[in-house]
Amino acid sequence: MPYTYLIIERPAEGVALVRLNRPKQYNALNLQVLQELAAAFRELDQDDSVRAIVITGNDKAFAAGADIKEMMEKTAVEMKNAPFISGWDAVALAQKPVIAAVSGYALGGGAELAWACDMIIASETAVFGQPEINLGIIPGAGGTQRLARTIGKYLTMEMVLNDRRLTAQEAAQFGLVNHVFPVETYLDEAIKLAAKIASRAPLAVRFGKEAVLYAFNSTLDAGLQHERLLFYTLFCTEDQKEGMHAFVEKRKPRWKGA
Ligand code: DAK
Repeated sequence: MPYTYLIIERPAEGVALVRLNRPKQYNALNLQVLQELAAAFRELDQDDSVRAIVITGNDKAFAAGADIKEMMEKTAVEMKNAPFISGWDAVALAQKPVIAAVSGYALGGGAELAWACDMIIASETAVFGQPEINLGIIPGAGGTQRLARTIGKYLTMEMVLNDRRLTAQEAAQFGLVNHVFPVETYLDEAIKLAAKIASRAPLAVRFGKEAVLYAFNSTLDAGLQHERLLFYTLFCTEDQKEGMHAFVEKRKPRWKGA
């Protein structure tokens, strides 16, 4: 499907790269961008040749938030009824691993797009923030919840109530960012990480992601039960047999995703 505001590439085997492409507006997420994101992620998640997805913007901006000009005159009902949220949801609900490669501004809904991903690679120039308070609103695409669960109540409060911004280094220090690289290499590094994950046993990757995300929605007890079920289920797969035989035979495993 042709997109106006997204560029989809295949930079490495098993890897899809989704670039937000609305550079003059710092990749502000208008309804069309969000709907295109929803469509692209649904499609890539169904595509067996894709095993990991990288989402990025450009060096100056990952995304500066939802489009303020588009939202400013909307009523509550119009906001609720328009499918804005589908873009963030499609990223968060993808079964494949999703890596955000963030440079420059990741603000408001742009930061929330990164928080919805599974891993974040940042350039040294990345700035993360939830500045919605300056507009008389609060984060609405998961920012308060995902941040609080990751960095705790106190810093989240400062970010949400007082527009405290985080540099890439701070975000890494607080556990929000996996790695920080120079702006020249952060995207290549994100693609390399995605390619490495894409080369692994696909069902184990999928179940591993599911198990980790389950921790956000469950008690420890329920999470442990769920993890165990997924663990046992992997013993139904050919890849489990292949992985363990390959280890014993001192050779590289050949994954089938079956
Ligand atoms: N929306 C619309 N346009 C934006 C924008 C945004 N968020 N951010 C930047 N732009 C546009 C600017 O208007 C400007 O366009 P022109 O005026 O040239 O036409 C162009 O991008 C360049 O911006 P600046 O001239 O401001 O450039 P600077 O370098 O001076 O500043 C900046 C860059 C990123 C610091 C600044 O533009 C800025 O503060 N932007 C706004 C950041 C922000 O407040 N973001 C939060 C937006 S609210 C929902 C759930 C969640 C949300 C919505 C719905 N549902 C559940 C339905 C999320 C809400 C938000 O994200």
